Amino acid sequence: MRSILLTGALVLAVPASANAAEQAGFGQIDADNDGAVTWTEVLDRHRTAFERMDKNGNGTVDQAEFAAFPGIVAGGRGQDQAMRDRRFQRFDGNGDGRLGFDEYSGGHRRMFDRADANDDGRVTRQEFADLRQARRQQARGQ
Ligand SMILES: [Ca+2]
Ligand SMILES: [Ca+2]
Ligand SMILES: [Ca+2]
Repeated sequence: MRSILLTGALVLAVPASANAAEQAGFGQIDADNDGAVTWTEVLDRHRTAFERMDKNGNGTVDQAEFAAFPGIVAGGRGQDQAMRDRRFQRFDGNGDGRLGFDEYSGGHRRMFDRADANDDGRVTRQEFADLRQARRQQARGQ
């Protein structure tokens, strides 16, 4: 894991891997450090991630580009290829095998809304932790 993180950091000059996201986690997304993230903060990050994933710069992310980037995208470490594929398919609303930024950000918007348990447009550290916890339980339960 560490080596992936370091490699990513060298290539991108910014820590951008899933591991970095996990480790720095919430604090890194919370740009103004007020203990909650807004969709605007998240969207900013997703745009950066999307542009990085789009290796050939054609404005869409295909499955190979997606799979090559176990980043913030995946929302978690330890995901295998099958899980990433499923996630890709969930994002790919029109099923053309490519993600436009609208599809990509739309998918994350749904996750954001799910995380925002009290619907105030902000995901707090606690809400974020609760969601992760729920996901872990879900993963175990299946
Ligand atoms: Ca591309
Ligand atoms: Ca698509
Ligand atoms: Ca909230």
